[in-house]
Amino acid sequence: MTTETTATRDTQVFDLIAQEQHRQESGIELIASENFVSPAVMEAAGSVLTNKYAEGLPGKRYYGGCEVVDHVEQIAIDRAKELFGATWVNVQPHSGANANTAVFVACLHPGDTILGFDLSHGGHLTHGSSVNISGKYFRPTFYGVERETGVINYDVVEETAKRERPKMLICGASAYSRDWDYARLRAIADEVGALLLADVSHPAGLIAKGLLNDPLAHAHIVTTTTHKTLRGTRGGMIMMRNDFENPFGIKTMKGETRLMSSLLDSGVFPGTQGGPLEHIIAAKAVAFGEALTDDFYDYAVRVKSNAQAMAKAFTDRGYSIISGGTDNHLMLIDLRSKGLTGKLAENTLIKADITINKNMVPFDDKSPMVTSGMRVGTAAMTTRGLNESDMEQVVVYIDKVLMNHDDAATLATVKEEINEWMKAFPLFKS
Ligand code: DSN
Repeated sequence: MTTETTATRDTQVFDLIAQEQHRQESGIELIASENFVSPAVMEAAGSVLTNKYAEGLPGKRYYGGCEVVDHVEQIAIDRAKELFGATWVNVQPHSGANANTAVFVACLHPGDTILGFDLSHGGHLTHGSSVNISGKYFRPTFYGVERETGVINYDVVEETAKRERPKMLICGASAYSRDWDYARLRAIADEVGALLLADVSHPAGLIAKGLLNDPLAHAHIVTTTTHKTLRGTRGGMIMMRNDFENPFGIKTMKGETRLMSSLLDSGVFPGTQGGPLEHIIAAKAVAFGEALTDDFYDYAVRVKSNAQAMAKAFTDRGYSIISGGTDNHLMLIDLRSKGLTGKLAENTLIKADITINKNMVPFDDKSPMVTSGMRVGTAAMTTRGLNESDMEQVVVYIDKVLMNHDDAATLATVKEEINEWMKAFPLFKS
C-alpha cells in the first residue's frame, strides 16, 4: 500500500478517463438517457464506502461495522420517499434492469404472462424482449403505438390485456415522448387482475418535480434508474406509495401474509443481488438531495422547454417526430422522409462531436443495427446550461451535418465550431 494516488501510477487507465472527460466536455451530448452528475455525486461514488460489505437492509445486516452505511442508506431512502411521495423505497438495485428483474422475481413465476410496451415501438429491453430474462423466463405479450398517430391507444391496451390476461402490466419506455395515463392503466390492470408496474427510468426527474403525471398514485410498483433526468449516479431503485398484502398468499414464518415491500426487498437481496454498492447508494443520496432543491425544479422545467424548442426546430426543418412532438425530455425522429438511416445519422453526427443514438421507429422496416430513426434528449445539455435558442442552434448543426453527410470538410468545420462553442458551457464550473 502506498500513499501515492492510483491516478499517478496507472496512466493507462487514467489517461483514458481524461480522454473521456475531454470528449464529454468538447461535444454535444444528446443521448436521452445520459446526464452529467455534480462533483459531489462523483465524490460520493468514488469514496471509501466501496470497501464495505452490507448485505441486508439498514439495521438488519449480515455483516458487522455497518453503522455508518446504515445511516447513509437510510438518508437515500428518506430522500427518495420525499422526492416521489413514496412510503417504501429500496435503493439497492444496481441498475434499472436489476430493479425490474427483482420485481419480476418477487411477483411472478416462470411462465407467467407479462404485457409490456413493444421495444420496437419505444419500449424497453427488460419489459419482455426475447433476448432479455423478462422475455425468456416469462411469456411476453405487447402493446404498441398507433401507426397513424405514434401514440398509445389505451382501448387497444385494454383489449390486449383482456385477451392475454397478464399477471403484470408494464408501462414505461426508453423512446416514447408522450406522458402516460397511469389511472387508465391501473383500471385495466384491475380489470384483468394484474399488477401494474411503472418503469419511469427516463422521465423520473420530471415526475419528481410534478411536471408529468404521477405514477405512484396509480401503479402498484414503480421502478426507475437514477441517472437519466434524475441526474444521479448510475443505478436503480424500486418504490411504492401504498404497501399492500401480497396477492400470492405468501406467508411469514409466523403465518402472517407478507407485505409486498417485504417480497420486493427479498427480490433485490437475496433474490437477484448480493452486497449493495454503498458508495453508489451514497451518491444516490447526494443526487436526491440535489433533486429536492428549487434549483432542480428550474432545471426540470428547462429540460422540458428545451425539448419543446428542439422538437419545433426539427419540425420547422421538415423532420418527422413520432407522435408529432414531446411532453418530456426526448423525441424520436423518423429519418425516412430525409432519405437517411439511424445508423448513418449516428455515425455521421459523431464526426462533428454530436452524440445521439440510432433507434427503431414504430413499424420500422430496417434492422435494429440500421434503424430508420434517431433518438435525442435534452437532459444532459440542459445541465450544461444550454437554453431554448441554443437548442435551435444544435438542430441547425444536426441538419447541416446530415444534409452534408458525405462532405468531410463541412463535418470538420462544424466539429471545430462545436468544440469552440462548448467552451462556453464548462462541465465543472470553477
Ligand atoms: N439503454 C437505456 C436508454 O438509453 O434508454 C435504457 O436502459
